[in-house]
Amino acid sequence: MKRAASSVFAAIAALVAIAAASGGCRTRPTARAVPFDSSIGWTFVTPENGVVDDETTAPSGMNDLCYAFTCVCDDEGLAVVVLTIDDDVSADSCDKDATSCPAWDDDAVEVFLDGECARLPDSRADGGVHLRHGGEFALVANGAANSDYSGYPNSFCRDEKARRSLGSATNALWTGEVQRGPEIDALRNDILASPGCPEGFWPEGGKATSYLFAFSWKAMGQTERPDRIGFNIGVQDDDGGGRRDHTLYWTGTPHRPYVNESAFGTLVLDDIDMPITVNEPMNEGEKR
Ligand SMILES: [Ca+2]
Ligand SMILES: [Ca+2]
Ligand SMILES: [Ca+2]
Repeated sequence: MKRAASSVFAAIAALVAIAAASGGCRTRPTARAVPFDSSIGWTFVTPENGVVDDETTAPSGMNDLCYAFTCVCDDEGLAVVVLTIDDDVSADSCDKDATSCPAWDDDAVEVFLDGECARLPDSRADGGVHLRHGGEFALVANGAANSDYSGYPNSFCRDEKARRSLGSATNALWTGEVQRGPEIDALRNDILASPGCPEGFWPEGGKATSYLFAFSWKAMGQTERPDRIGFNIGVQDDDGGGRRDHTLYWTGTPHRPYVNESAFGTLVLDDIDMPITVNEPMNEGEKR
């Protein structure tokens, strides 16, 4: 049965709050995306358990760089939330309005999608033909975006309507938002109480930034929700401006982790038929 149009971004807005009721931490390299109305858990990535890109140096500790992520999905697409802890927020290499920029030279989160689970050792081989099944999508700390190494370059959509109804009211492939401040900081105690949260994560006064991504399945070359996809996250850390200092992946190979899908994790996409609910009021006339 076809569900009513979803409201991916509205669900994301409620997502971080829902995460406070975390159902448990996932063990890498497999994560699970649950339907919007289920409780969700965080996966924690630290300099100890993550993979450092060998083009960069390792973070000096968790206050330098660590993060947690979680995912949810529905029939329209996938939402990913990444909460980073970084003592120096820098974004001087990308204009805040850019949708094509060197995200890797600023504080940024990159989400890697392999929509057909091909697990190629080089996702950009053969002219990048495989990238129609996803690729690399980045949000920068200042709100810039980049998808030039996906199958859909320069496709980030800032349109508010797209954010509220990704993949149905518009043809948007992906959208997102970066947030920091009191609303995010208010989650600290709940996240610290989440199962699997490592000691020292998010120290008092640590600077937290939330990166919210919403992807249509179309951004992975799919017409409907697949059973599972290849998946990875890389967080770029620029401290003090200029080029990046550290890059920390959830999983992967230290050498060229951004193209080696054979070492990606797996995102299992639960297929549970239940109504979608969100915790945010909808605009009048907007369908669920
Ligand atoms: Ca740092
Ligand atoms: Ca920079
Ligand atoms: Ca930084």
